[in-house]
Amino acid sequence: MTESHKKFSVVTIFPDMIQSYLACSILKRAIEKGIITVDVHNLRDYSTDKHKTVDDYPYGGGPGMVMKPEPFYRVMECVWPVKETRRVIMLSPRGRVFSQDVALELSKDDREMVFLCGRYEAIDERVREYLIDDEISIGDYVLTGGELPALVIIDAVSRLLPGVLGDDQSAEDESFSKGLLDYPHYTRPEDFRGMRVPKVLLSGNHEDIRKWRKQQSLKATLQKRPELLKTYTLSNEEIILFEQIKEELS
Ligand code: 9D3
Repeated sequence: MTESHKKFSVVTIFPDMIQSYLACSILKRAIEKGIITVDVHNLRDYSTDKHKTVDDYPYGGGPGMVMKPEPFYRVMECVWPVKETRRVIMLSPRGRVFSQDVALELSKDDREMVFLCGRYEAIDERVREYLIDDEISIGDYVLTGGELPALVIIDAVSRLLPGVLGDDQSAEDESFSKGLLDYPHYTRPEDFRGMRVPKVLLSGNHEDIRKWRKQQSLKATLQKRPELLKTYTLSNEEIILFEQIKEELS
């Protein structure tokens, strides 16, 4: 059994936002099991003035405030003085867009992962220039800060680490990163307010069930996310099932 441990750290002016999510559910379990560690550092603790200022007016004018460089440089120098053992990730709307592929890449990096969360309009450019190794956005919508994105990334990366999920859960991952949507799921009761579970799922015929699920996956993908099919290579069986679906829908 190979021992793997991943360390995440988050620098933020809202440490409670991070702590409250980590206190719940699967990530809490992963921390208790010793598979991951998440350290949270309050950026304000690294401010030098008596008012613990972390932001200031933008040079050149314009709306909003800019986060000062000094507290970020000080926290890096105090906590992670050695560049080689850390991967500093800035959460920013200007970053490369997060995806399952990026999650996989991060899960394979043995360095400690340090997330810098911004608030206000922006972070001083000199933080980006000298402190960071990577800049990531979680998608094209506007949030109020980098804390949720940091949690999204920690969540997605953690569940890829051995031991975080149960064995039965981990295997299915591949189908998503390979690009088909999930098939419909049902549990008891068989008849819920007149809505019945599809007969095939009650048949006990595993081959029929497998085919039905594959067909449902293809159908959902074609209807909701047709662009995923451009990069997905259909097997011979899938080609036949796919033809049937298109006929059905026409
Ligand atoms: C008008 C310019 N705005 C950029 C779209 C300014 C701005 C808005 C919101 C700057 C930062 C933010 C706060 N967002 C993040 O820090 C952030 C974010 C996001 O808003 N969406 C998706 N991913 C991310 S990662 C960090």
